[in-house]
Amino acid sequence: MNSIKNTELTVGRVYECQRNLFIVKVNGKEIPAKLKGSFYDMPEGSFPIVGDYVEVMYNTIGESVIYRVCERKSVLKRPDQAKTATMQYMVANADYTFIVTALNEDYSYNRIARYVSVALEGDTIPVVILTKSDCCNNVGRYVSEVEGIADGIKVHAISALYGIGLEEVGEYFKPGVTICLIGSSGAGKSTLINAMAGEEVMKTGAVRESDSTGKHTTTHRQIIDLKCGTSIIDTPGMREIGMANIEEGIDSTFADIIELERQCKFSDCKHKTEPGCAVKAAIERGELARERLELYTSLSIENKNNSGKKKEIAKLQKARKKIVY
Ligand SMILES: Nc1nc2c(ncn2[C@@H]2O[C@H](COP(=O)(O)OP(=O)(O)O)[C@@H](O)[C@H]2O)c(=O)[nH]1
Ligand SMILES: [Mg+2]
Repeated sequence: MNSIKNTELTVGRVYECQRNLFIVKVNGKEIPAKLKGSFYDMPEGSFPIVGDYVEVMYNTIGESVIYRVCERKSVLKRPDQAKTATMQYMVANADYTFIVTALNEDYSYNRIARYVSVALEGDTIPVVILTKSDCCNNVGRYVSEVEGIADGIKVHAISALYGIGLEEVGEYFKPGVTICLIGSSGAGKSTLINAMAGEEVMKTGAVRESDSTGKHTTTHRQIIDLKCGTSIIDTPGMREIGMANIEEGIDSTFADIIELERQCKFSDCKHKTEPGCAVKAAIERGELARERLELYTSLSIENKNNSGKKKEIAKLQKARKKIVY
């Protein structure tokens, strides 16, 4: 231990993670911090992530030490690209997940549905932002299509360029609220945040995103505090999310279909040729869109293919909960 007597634990928030070095904001100040040694005996998933509230032992002359991760209100996760059977925890304590998609060739109904599932599974509220509405002459159609993904889902079509729809999106920007941004490069995330902030807080433009110096990938600052008191998390790693272990999210997204399935005559009904199929009957009555059933089926199959990993993941998560919380 350090000889300096810094005996008080203070709660701060993790603003950046770079391997074993963390930037924690404590009392309005960003300080470097490392992990208490015992973290290294825990499963890797126990490490703090961006957005976490942590207890730190503040050291005025050197690195402070993170002692504990506080209980998470929400966590966005994806399958680890490098290790099988492991979930990578990406962002903690986001209140809303803004799923940002441009109304041009970037638009993908399936991708939006996946992101919605990930957000719901992680206990954050999904908000779909369809950007560049000035580039699209069929905005209403897309809005209703996305609204059909899940009951009560929030969808906003905006043009940051022309100031369209910004007022309703502004409603989310309250003090103390954390918003996580997900969306392809060039979707208009930074432009939207700058419009909300009324100043340039994030770099914009496709050129920078794809420049050969790769500047954007070396920028580790991941939380931006706006003057209005809202915190923005723009994590490059969240742009591509895999599908494993999001069954819970799929279940909330397709609660209506699951309810119908319960009414099918056969418990293993595939909704194809079986008699007494409540799902098919709902399609015939025009109460359920065929595309929605197809999407539900394809997401479920994709997810089941990962089921071998699932037990392992559940075990890890259990172990992790025991130790950290
Ligand atoms: N036409 C139009 N272009 C936009 C709009 N919002 C952003 N853009 C442009 O899209 C490009 C990428 O925007 P940016 O905010 O950097 O995307 P990010 O990668 O998601 O952060 C920039 O050239 C923006 O000027 C919009 O509402 N309408
Ligand atoms: Mg950006």
